[in-house]
Amino acid sequence: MSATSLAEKWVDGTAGMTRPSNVVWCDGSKAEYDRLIEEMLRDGTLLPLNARTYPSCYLHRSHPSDVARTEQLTFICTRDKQDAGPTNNWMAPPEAKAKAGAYFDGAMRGRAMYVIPYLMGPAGSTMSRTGIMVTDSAYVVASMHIMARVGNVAMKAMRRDDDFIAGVHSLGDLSPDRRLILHFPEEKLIWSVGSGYGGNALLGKKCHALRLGSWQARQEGWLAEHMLIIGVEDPKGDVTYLAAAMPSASGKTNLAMAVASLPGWRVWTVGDDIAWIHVDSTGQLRAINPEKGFFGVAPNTSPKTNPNATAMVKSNTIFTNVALTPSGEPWWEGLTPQPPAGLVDWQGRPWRPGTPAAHPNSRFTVPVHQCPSVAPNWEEPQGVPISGFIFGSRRTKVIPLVFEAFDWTHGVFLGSAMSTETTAAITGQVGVVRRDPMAMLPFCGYNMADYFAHWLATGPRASNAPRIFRVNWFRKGEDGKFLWPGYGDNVRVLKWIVERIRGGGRAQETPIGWIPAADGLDTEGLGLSRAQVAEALRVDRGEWLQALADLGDFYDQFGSRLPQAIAATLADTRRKLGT
Ligand code: GTP
Ligand code: SPV
Ligand code: MN
Repeated sequence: MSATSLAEKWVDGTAGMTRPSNVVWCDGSKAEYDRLIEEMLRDGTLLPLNARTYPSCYLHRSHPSDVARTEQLTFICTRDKQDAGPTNNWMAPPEAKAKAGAYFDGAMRGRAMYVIPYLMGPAGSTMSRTGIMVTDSAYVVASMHIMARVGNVAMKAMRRDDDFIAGVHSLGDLSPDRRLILHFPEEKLIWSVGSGYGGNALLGKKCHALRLGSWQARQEGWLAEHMLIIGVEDPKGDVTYLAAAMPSASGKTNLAMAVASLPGWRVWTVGDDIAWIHVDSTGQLRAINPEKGFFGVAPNTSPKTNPNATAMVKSNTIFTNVALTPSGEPWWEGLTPQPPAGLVDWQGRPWRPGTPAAHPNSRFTVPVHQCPSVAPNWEEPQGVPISGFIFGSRRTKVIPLVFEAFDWTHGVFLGSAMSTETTAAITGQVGVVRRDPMAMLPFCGYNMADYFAHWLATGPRASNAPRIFRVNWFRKGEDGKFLWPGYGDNVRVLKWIVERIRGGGRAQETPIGWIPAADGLDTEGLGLSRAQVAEALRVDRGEWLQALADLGDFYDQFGSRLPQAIAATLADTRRKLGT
């Protein structure tokens, strides 16, 4: 059999179902990207932006009902429902295929079907993985060009005839009533129909790298996580690598490219959304960023909050659902203090004050290498050595600015105990507190209880297990204002974390973990009073006991599948808080 025969057979079968007018195999070249852009400018899928101030940048306006991930339409389709677990939507594979099959049937008539071989991870890395997706959306192909390594590089990386995750994508009729995002981990297969939005449609990203990735990672003994990866450089030039999980639209991109407010400190960007982490032969945890681009949240990206991102989206960027200024520049809330006159909103209408100009989940798609803070070793095939994990979420109350787990098991418990306030990255109500273990609630492709067990088992396999920290930039005071300035000042928290990892960092023990001592955090020049810092770090026993009662209810749904160590750590924490 030739190297591509299985792939070709599968592509033929898929074309038989979707009936495109022609099939185009993508080579990943610049010429191909340019052709796609031309075509989309012609048919109005893309609008050109100001060629002088935003060269090779374009605006895409999506269907107004297709602006975020749709979790209620996302399913894990395993033979046994228990393997998807109680936190995932589940559908039996035959039923899923019958339902989506009807939407796919003839869906590409009159359109081209693009075949995109893609590689997740640096070329030459044993941690990288390959996929082949088909789509009838030129926007998806161009976005995949930016987000993944596409074309010949991927074909070359396939180790066997069947060494690919297969993905079928069609825009369908874009109706949420005929939209399904289906994962068949037992068949290494993804079916997505009815949406052109990022996480629903760029199948290498959440569908492959996280949902199917986490399934494979458990079988093969590694971790696929919703994490940024950074190198934190201290004034002596030593770099400590950290990986941080935070829910959607809750600070990963911003922390990944933070500009330190402390002299001599620097953050190097390796990744902003997904980390694949392996224990190497010496017992060191090493992480790669499987992606090659950023699909970042536009609103509130500004020279003040994220100067690196603001600079990197000035060329070769596709913007989706942002507003447009009369001079053809993109605009979103927070970019400048005042909206420019004559704005056109994300739906192409004259902007009316009091309505969103950019959609709250408007995004930019841009190559990683354009980031001014990109780490020189970000594509190193062996990845970067991870010394610490951070779990962060968006909580107005309860969760202190930063604290450290007592040990690996306690850290896994803290990750499993995360809850967060929902954001515009998912369709539904914004600001509702929900459980989001390890920021993986929407992305874990198997039973979450087994995922906790997999995490528990990974630490002991490391010769020097990373330290685990919990952070919350979003706690508010009684005046309703954030207690912590955030953004570049988050590097002050990173400094304490790095000090703790290196054996310093003043801390005090509390029932929930190690909190910075009164003089532990470097707050010089912030203008915060001691009382304000103490408030940001406060552990409220009453609030915590209440939160842990809710956590107990969450754990109960896993029944006997919940690891004993997680239940025991919860009981232990309650005991400590109660006395
Ligand atoms: P996904 O791409 O959806 O996975 O999101 P992400 O985790 O990368 O989120 P991102 O960094 O884009 O942040 C989303 C929102 O959180 C933006 O509106 C940011 O301005 C805001 N944000 C990020 N960091 C901070 C912070 O330190 N403090 C405050 N108050 N807001 C922040
Ligand atoms: C997220 O929602 O966590 C994102 C955007 O990073 S998407 O790619 O749509 O999942
Ligand atoms: Mn994400």
